[in-house]
Amino acid sequence: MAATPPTAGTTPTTRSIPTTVTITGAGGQIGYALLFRIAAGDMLGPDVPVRLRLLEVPQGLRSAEGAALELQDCAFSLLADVEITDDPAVAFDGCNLALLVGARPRGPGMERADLLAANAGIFGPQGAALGAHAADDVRVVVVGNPANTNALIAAASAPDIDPSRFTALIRLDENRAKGQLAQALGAPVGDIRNVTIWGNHSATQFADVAHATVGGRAVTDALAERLDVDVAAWLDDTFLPRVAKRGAEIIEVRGSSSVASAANATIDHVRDWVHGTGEGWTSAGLISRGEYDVPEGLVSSFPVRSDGTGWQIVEGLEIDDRARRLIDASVAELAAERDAVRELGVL
Ligand code: NAX
Repeated sequence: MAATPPTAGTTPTTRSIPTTVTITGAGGQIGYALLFRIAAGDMLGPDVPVRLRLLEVPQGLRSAEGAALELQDCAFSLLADVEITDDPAVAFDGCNLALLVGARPRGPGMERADLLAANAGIFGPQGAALGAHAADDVRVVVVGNPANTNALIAAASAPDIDPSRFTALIRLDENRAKGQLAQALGAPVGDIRNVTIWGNHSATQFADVAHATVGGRAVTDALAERLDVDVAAWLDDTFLPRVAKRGAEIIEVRGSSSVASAANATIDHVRDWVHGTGEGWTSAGLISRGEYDVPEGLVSSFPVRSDGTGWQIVEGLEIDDRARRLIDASVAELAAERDAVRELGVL
């Protein structure tokens, strides 16, 4: 691995050497929504200079170059440097934070196995390049779908990097769930804590409010008081599908996919990882060590806290029968994805 510049996370506000942030798929839509907020200091803080490395495939380089011109025109005082490349070895050289956004989308008629294979062809080599070139303290967030299994592939391809440094983005689902609850409760979204997303970033995800609070009160009690319907039925029939299918709703209404909210969730994920979660917990896709009976080795979403150095899974939460069934269903999908990737000989 390359020499280690000061870490993103340990003492970010006391450093003057820039943090190297690599964004793959930087010429795409989420890349465009991410770059300016990172350079403005929204992710690492207002005193942390950043060096951006933009990785694209050759046909995406022009778009990344255009974004770099605009970055220059923003005159961000925190932006030390921008480098654009189609070579992962260059992009990940000395990288402290890797945001793996670029992925192969599902094309018409594409089977799941084909999608997994195409993405294994991206995340395997990128994982290997991270292992060979990234800084010792690198932290990785996989955004590109299927995010959980892509994170698994990248981690497996970088055996010299501690697997806990690989994560999958699930924060968008959590933010969506909080937004729905805030609306249903007529409460400020900032008052809602401890919503957990379990499992896969897919339609099988389980947005769990059993431990969630609003202004310190149980969300389920507040919902029962506020809604004129059975809360359990509302959660199953309205809330869960609305959260799980929110991406499709955005596409239908907006005419294109959720980009700003995805970039915002990526920034939330990294900011909490690096600066700590404070009160309450959030959700992130992490490699299971068997917590909550999720089979070891799968990248599943869990309730997590960070003290700024790394994520810790919040353990000991009570899981009732309904939650168990929903977690198991999503985890079964993750296991099937892993098995399909194994059949390709990737893991
Ligand atoms: P775009 O198609 O706009 O951009 C993707 C970019 O990645 C393109 O510019 C492409 O040239 C580049 N790319 C492809 N292969 C690459 C490679 N091997 N190396 C470097 N760059 C490569 O998609 P966008 O809207 O930005 O979405 C990116 C990914 O995020 C998609 O996979 C999407 O499904 C996923 N999402 C994940 C979310 C999550 O919560 N985990 C939510 C939002 C989003 O749906």
